[in-house]
Amino acid sequence: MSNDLFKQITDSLVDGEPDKTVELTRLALEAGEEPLSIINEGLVPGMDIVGERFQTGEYFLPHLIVAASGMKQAMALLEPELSAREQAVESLGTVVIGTVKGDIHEIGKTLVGTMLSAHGFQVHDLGVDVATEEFVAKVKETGAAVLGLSALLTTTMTFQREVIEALVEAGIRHRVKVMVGGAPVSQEWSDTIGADGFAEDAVGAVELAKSLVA
Ligand code: B1M
Repeated sequence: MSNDLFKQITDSLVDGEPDKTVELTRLALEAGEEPLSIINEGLVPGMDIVGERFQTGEYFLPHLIVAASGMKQAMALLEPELSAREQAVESLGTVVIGTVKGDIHEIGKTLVGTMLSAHGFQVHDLGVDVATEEFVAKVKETGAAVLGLSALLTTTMTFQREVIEALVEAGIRHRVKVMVGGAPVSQEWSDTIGADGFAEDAVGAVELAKSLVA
C-alpha cells in the first residue's frame, strides 16, 4: 500500500503535477507514513528522475521548476512533522548552513537544516547564493561549532573551497568544523579542499554533525 502511494508521489513529480504531489503527501501522512520515508522513497526518487531527464534533454528548465515547486510545497507539510518527531532535550551546538555563491538549489540544504534542528542543533540558515564573506561573518557572530556548505553544481562546489580559505584568512578556521554536501560533492572532494567531513544525505549530515561536535 505505502509502496504504491510512494510511487504515486514519485510519478506526480515526474509528471509535473504539484497539487497532486501535495495531496498525496497529505494522504501518506494521514496514513501514518514517516515523513522521512515519504521524502526518501517518494519525493527524492521523483526529483532524481526529473534531473536525469533534464540531463538527457528530454526535460527542460520549466520541468525542473514545476517539480521543485511540488517538492517544496510537500516539504512545507513535512518539515513541521519532522521537527515534532525528534525533540531533543539539550542543544547540541550551533550550526550555520547555506548554499554557496552562484547556486540557488535550496531543497536539499533546507532538508539538512531541518533535520539538524530537529535533532537538537540551533540552526542559522543563510539561504541560497550566499556570499563567502557572509558565511565568515555569521560564523564569527554566532560562534558556530559547525558550518554546513551545500553545493549542487560542479561549477559552484569550488566555492566550498573558497569559504574554507576565507575562514583561514579570517583566523577562525580552527574554531569551526566545516561539513560539505550536495549531489556533485564527495568524500574525495571534501578531503581535497580540507573540509572536516562530507555527508551524502540529511540523515548522514546529522550523524556527521554530531560526531564533529562530540
Ligand atoms: Co538544477 N541542476 N539547475 N535546478 N536541479 C541539478 C543539480 C542537476 C544535477 C540536473 C541534471 O542535469 N541532472 C544539474 C547540475 C549538473 C552539475 O553541475 N553536476 C542542474 C543544473 C545544470 C541546473 C541549472 C544550471 C540549469 C540551467 O539553468 N540550465 C540551474 C542552475 C541555477 C543555479 O543554481 N544557479 C538549475 C536550476 C534548478 C531549479 C532552480 C529549476 C531547481 C531548484 C529549485 C529549488 O531548489 N528551489 C533545480 C532542481 C530542482 C534540480 C534537481 C532536478 C533536483 C534538486 C533537488 O532539489 N533534489 C537536480 C537533479 C538531482 O539532484 N537529481 C538539479 C532533491 C534534494 C532533496 O536533494 O538537493 O541532492 P539534494 O540534497 C540532498 C543531498 O545532496 C544532501 O542531502 C540532501 C537531502 O538528502 N545534501 C547535503 C545537500 N546539501 C547538503 C549539505 C550537507 C550535507 C548533505 O552538509 C552541509
